[in-house]
Amino acid sequence: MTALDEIKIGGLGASRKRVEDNRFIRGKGRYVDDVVLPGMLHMEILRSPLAHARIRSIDATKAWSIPGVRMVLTGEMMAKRNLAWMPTLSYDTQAVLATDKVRFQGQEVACVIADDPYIAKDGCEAIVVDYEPLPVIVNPDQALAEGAPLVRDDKENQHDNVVFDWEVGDKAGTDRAFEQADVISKLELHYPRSHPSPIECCGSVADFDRATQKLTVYMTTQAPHIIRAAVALVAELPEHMIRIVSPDIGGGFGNKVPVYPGYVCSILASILLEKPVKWIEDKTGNLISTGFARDIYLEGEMALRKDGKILGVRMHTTSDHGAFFSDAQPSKFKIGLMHSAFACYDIPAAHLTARGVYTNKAPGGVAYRCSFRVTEAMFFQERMVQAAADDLGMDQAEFRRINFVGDDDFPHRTPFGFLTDSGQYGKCLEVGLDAVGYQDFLKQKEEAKARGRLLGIGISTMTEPLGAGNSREYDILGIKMFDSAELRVHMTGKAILRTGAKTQGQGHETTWAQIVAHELGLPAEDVVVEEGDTDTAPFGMGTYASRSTPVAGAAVAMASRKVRAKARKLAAHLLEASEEDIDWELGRFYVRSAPDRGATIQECAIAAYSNMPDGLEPGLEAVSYYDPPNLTWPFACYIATVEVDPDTGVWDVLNFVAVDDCGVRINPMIVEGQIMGGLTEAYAMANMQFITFDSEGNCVGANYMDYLLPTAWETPGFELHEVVTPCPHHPIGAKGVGECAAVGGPAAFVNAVLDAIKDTGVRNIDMPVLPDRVYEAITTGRDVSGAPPVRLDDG
Ligand code: MCN
Ligand code: CUN
Repeated sequence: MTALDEIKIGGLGASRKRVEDNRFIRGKGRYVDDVVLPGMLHMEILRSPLAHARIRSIDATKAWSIPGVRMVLTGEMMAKRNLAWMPTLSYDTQAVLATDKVRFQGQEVACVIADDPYIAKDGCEAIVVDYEPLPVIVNPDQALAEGAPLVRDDKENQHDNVVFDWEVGDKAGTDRAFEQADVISKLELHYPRSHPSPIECCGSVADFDRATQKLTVYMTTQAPHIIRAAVALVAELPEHMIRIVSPDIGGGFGNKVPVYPGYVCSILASILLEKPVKWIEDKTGNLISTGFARDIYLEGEMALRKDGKILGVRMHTTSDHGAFFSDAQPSKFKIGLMHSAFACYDIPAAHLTARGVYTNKAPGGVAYRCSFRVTEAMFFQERMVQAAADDLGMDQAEFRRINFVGDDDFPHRTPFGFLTDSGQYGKCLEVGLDAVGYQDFLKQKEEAKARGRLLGIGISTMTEPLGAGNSREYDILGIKMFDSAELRVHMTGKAILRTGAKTQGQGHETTWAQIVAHELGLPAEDVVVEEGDTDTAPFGMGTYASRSTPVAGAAVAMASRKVRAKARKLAAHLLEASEEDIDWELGRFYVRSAPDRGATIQECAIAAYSNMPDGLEPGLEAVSYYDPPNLTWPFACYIATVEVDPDTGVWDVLNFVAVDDCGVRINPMIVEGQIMGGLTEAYAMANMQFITFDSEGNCVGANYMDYLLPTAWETPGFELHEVVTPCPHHPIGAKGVGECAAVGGPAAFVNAVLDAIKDTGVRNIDMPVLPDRVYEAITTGRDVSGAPPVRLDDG
């Protein structure tokens, strides 16, 4: 036999270096801001300084008169074209440019289009807006209070600040579970607003060509095809005359999923001026107006039996969506996949109620490394599990062991109705406990305590749903969630692969070629991968929710298999054998009875263009649309040990161990990079990222002096381990992984700090767990809330 060595050709399991880095490390990436078109104009956005105000008037006369200013767009002009408001990706509406009122600080009020960005900025400064300030709402209590001002008085039939009420689970069964409980454990917390803040902000270059009637938009979108559909609807242009190109993206992390007013305004400006118009958001604009995440209040209780068995869970969430409900999320689930909470535990009954509210804050919700709210779900779950173990006086590892779904119990129906696919939860936990030296640490902790030192250990174990959809349950605005791949093998056996996903740093150009190598035996370096151009890529829903490997990645395998099926016919022809007598080994077909007689995949490729059998279409290419049977369910176990300084509240990470099971790993090095990156973000959320609002709705944290990005200096080291449970329904057994560490990581850090100060009786400190909050908790013995409004006068 002469099968190829899969690792050598860069197939599954090869830690192939990232091919995209060839251009990135040379500074040769091509981002939206690198797009320069002849005659291109520049757009700047004037944003509201106030969080809530009526607009009495907008006077743009001065701005129009500045030399080099070509146009000033206002809400009134947009309204004339029926574009002042746009639909959001969750059946709400959002102001493109404000007409009646501004509803959050940073809201888009006007746009100036000019010869260069500096003139455009001057133009914005020359616009005079007369605002009448209105009372401001910055949290759900204020939003739901009697007599609260109505945030969305633009909407007919909206008489309060409630966006939605939703519930899921078995109320009666859960009530019964609580009646039988020996112990009931409760927890309440706020998962603060956070911001993905990718290095590259949002932006677009819109280019409408009057002669061809074609609109081309280069933009920072994680989902180009959804944007094309949205533009077709909003701008009433025919879909085939719209081309969305998402070039290199300097990090997305969810920030680049929604449709933003800046995109819409640059498109309209280009249509009106018949010139290309570029909009590049600045850092503060990005931090105050786009892509917020979380901001959710979670409360829950757990019904427990004395021996540690969880009998039932009640949960209630109140999510602050800001002024517009604009998250992209599956339409069937009002609060995303929050109800994936507790999926790794065998819990007989659970009930969740969820309420969303409008406030005078930037629209927010789903973004930042989270599969539709699972970050909040898993954080709450793991904080709750630690609190429950403590309330029972039980070891937290043992408590998890007792309640985990067993290896043989799959598929498992979770208490909220999901079907998990596979896992080895107990094994992952044991690998993690061993690596961290659990029993030893518990001893050390006791010894340290005797000397007045505070050590703590925090565990976070979770499975999360990655890979929406299947189309039965998942759609965005009615567009079903599936994904696609198109593989074209050229005459010489080199190939181009396109998918409906869009990489933003995840390495698709590297890993998708590895799937082709695995399926066809074409060396990965012979396969070029292209994503993000709606004129060439097959239709897909884009990259977020770690859905690319589960869905587009599966489509890559399926398209490759279609190509292989056709290549088999070509091989039979070349080998003068019947197709049934042909076998496959990596890279080569051969005659079963005479294995030396074979044809390589490259020989089949040539034959497809030069020597095809009668009746067979020429060419060697295939498209696959993949509608997954289920989500994929990776598992992670993260364990942190910390030391808290009782005199300052400062805490240091002593050790961090991660055990990830994302099924078969396509590229182990890339997977480790994803986990390292996610843990770094988890650490940042737990420890330092502070973006919030004062009572007037001013965004606190609108720059990198206040909103901290973790660097290598403050980030602790992470020790990574792996367990592999192949996904039973994915063609190559892979599960998603892109968000696991950011989802599961935060609870490990926070649990560790709370474990260290357990003797104070404090049950919760909201993130970020800043030293002053820890100090306050230690000195007062009370929980510390981080909910807005914050006071600024005490520094
Ligand atoms: N992979 C693998 N084996 C697996 C699973 C994944 O080799 N079993 C590889 C994939 O082939 C891919 C990468 O790991 O190259 C991530 O795959 P996947 O888990 O499918 O996630 P997506 O590609 O869909 O990426 C989305 C996810 C999300 S939702 C956010 S947010 C996030 C994240 O990825 N944003 C990122 N990681 C990011 N990493 C970078 N550098 N930049 C971002 O913006
Ligand atoms: Cu929610 S952030 Mo990622 O799904 O793009």
